[in-house]
Amino acid sequence: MELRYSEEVRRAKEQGVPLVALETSVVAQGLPYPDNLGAARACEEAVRRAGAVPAPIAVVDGQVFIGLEESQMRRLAEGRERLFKLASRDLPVAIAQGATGGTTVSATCELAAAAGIRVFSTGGIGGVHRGVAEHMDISQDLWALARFPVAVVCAGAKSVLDLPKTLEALETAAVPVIGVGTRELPSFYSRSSGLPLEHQVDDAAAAARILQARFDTLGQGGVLFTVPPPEETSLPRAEVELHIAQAMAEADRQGIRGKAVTPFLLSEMARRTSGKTLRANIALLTNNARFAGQLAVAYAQGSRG
Ligand code: PSU
Ligand code: MN
Repeated sequence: MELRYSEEVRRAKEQGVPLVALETSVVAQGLPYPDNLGAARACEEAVRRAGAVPAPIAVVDGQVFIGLEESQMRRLAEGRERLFKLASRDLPVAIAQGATGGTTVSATCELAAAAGIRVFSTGGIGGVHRGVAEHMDISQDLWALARFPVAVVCAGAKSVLDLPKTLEALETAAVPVIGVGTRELPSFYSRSSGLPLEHQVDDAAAAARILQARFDTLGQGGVLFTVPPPEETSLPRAEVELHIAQAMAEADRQGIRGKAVTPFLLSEMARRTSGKTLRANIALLTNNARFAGQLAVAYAQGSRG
């Protein structure tokens, strides 16, 4: 596949500066304008400050871009045209039909791997949805994590999911789940979930050693790093649970299904908490991008030395 690179990413590749992939479904579908544009810029800046170069990934007019120029990011943020939510399975159709859209975690993992990028930062991954026995809604993100050799940095799975089942599905898919400075799975808006993790690292250097083992020694797929969201903007679990129950009931009433569920629930949550979840979301995105930048730098150093 012919990949297109932004000017900044092309230069980074030439000079061997480590790259961090960023997803853009969070821009095109996950956050409202103009917060989405602000969040994207803050993430890019956080990656740069850590010494790496940000590579937001998207499909623009049927072309895969690794790194976006400002005008392209603005197009995804403003949403004046039809913007697709592109998961892995949507990519061939979007490319063939000249579509434009933001890439979810699954599509971003796939395209990052195609571009040789080993570290990717997002907010929260998709997973097993609540009520799975009825609708079988399980995100492609889990499939992509198993398949592509990319480290995904997140604040856990989105709290609207069934977190215990999501962890079980990750185990079945043989995806290592590592807490960063914690032995408990964070739950996106909250620092806790009540779910213990088996593995913990305390810094980027220790995380990078796991990537060396997984990618370079074993030649396997992804690794999930879960970073607790920043204390100041995180929300208590009980408060989040209350709003999730109401948001899910509303989704049901309105007959929202399939890929529309996640964007709907995120915006419903923001409305119901008068923006508190929105602020938490932006803060954790930036926080994850910072750790991902450090991880990319540490992994590159380890590979050289
Ligand atoms: N995390 C966020 N905001 C988002 C998403 C994750 O903070 O908008 C997006 C990601 O792109 C993720 C997708 O891959 O939601 C999952 O959607 P689904 O549940 O339909 O697989
Ligand atoms: Mn789904």
